[in-house]
Amino acid sequence: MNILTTIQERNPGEPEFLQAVHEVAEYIIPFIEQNPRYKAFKVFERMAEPERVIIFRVPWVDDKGEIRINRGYRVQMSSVIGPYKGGLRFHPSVTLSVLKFLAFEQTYKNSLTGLPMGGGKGGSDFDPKGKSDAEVMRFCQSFMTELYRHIGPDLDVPAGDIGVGKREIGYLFGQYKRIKNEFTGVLTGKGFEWGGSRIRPEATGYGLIYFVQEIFKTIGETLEGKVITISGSGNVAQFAAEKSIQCGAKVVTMSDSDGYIYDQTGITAEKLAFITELKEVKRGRISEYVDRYPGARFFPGEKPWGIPCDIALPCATQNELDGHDARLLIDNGCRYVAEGANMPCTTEAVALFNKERIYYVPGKAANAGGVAVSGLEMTQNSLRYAWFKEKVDDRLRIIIKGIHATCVQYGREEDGHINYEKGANIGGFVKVADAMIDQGVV
Ligand code: NDP
Ligand code: 2IT
Repeated sequence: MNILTTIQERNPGEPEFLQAVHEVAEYIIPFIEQNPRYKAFKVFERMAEPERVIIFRVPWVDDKGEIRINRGYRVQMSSVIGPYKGGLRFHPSVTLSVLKFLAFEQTYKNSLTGLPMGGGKGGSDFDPKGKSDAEVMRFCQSFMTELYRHIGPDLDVPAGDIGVGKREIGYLFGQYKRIKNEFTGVLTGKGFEWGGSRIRPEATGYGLIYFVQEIFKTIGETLEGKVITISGSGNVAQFAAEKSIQCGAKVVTMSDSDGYIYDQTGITAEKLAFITELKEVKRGRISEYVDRYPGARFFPGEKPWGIPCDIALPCATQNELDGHDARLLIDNGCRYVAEGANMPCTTEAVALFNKERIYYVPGKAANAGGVAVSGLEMTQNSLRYAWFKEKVDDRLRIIIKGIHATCVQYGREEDGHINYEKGANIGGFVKVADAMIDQGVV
């Protein structure tokens, strides 16, 4: 039976997971046909089946004394090139399908970084929005009270993702340390004072812009004066905006799940500091930006893809940019799309970008800077040492340069165009596949 049919039948009701597998298979299946040893060892079939999935109850008590129950997960997808590594997502939309797609993508992404990290992802359908710090802490403690037995610095090292930032990592780490009675690098994204790496908060957003700069180097362009639309206003979006502004580009939009703001004059460093304070300290809504900067406009319930731009950076969530949005972007002159989020572009949008020869970079390459610096945090924890920020930033740039080179190596089309999707998928696959063959049928 056809590989994809088998995977589809084995995973009914998991649309996001199947979407991620199909998008990768489009390039990997022809590659496997040309390299039969991968076929004989059934590497792709094995990659599409998690090594282990843990699902657990997370009971906690809210501020009113009422008992609440959430569901916790950890998908341990692949440990063939290193310990499972990937974030935790706390959001009401979290399902097994979402976490399996994220863990599947993570395996390729981590491979592309060149660091020894396998792939995993976890989280819960818990919604931190509107909860007090004490409620978030009690939830995190309950979550870790089960998760701790399945993770470890040489086994599985979680980190942040949507709804999980420095505050949540702190509560999770505190509980792990208390239960295990040991101080180890079991989570990344920790506070700098207690084992975190410099540049980890910035890494995903900065890495995204470093990747765009690598593309520009190949075509003799620069970011100076380019108009950029960004979605999201969380960790990735904030630091993508910061680095874009530093490079002389003009960022005109940011968003959250309520809608987007459009600031035609450009979001400056000062305005961005307002957004960071709004999101990280006040935990407010992006719409409040227009109260502070009345020259800007807020579009409730809408996405920013109708605004003319040179570069679009979707940095919120999966499937937030569809075929219609892709058409709008292209018709308005956008030539570059780099995914800060994981799988933010639908299959239709990606097909359109490729057909129209847009420079489209999938998340597994474009947003790998975050997990790369997590890998560097693991290294520093093992050394019991902390590098200066310049050193970490340099390493991040080198790693992104390497990922770009891998994409070029595997993604060059006959007419010279670089298909970054093809390059990232095949480049990520080869290392994992070869390691799987070396290690036998496991
Ligand atoms: P945050 O929680 O910090 O921010 C998420 C942002 O996206 C918020 O503005 C949020 O708005 C918005 N958002 C989330 N879900 C939805 C939704 N369903 N519809 C509309 N808007 C939504 O998360 P991150 O910035 O860390 O993550 C953003 C993306 O980047 C995710 O896809 C994540 O997987 C990916 N990523 C993150 C990395 C990291 O290091 N953090 C590394 C690599 C990729 P609201 O507040 O209204 O929910
Ligand atoms: O999607 C991702 O790469 C992340 N959320 C970061 C994972 C990590 O381990 O730093």
